Amino acid sequence: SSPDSEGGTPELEKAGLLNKTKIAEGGRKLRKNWSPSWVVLVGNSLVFFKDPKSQTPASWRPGNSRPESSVDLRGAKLHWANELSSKKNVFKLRTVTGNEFLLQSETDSLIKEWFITIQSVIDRLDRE
Ligand code: I3S
Repeated sequence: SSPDSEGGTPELEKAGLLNKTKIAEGGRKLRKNWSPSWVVLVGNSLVFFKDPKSQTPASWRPGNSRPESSVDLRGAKLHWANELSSKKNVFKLRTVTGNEFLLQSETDSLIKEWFITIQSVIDRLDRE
């Protein structure tokens, strides 16, 4: 692992624009409300920013940022979930606390990369 994984600034794994809706909070179902979200995978967390247009590489650094919400990936589960939406390329992320999100992109390669990268972080945390 690189020096940054030993403490201090968490490692940026990936950042980009995805469509997002939260579908459950603490196990309780929520009404869908899809919207574009700037998604940042950093350290053990998936961080969501509300206004993608206002984001710059500097603004998602810890301390400079105002994330809409943040998801702890430890113990999380990831599943392709095309049956949960009429949209294509949808996967579901469920946290240990019972929060569930759908993430989607029109671009096949992009959503596959996100799936693989998030799953690799979950797998790494499972091994710790
Ligand atoms: O799973 P649903 O209930 O069919 O999800 C759709 C609704 O959330 C819909 O909004 P209304 O609550 O106003 O009906 C959204 O506009 C749709 O995008 C949701 O379905 P998709 O298939 O896009 O996930």
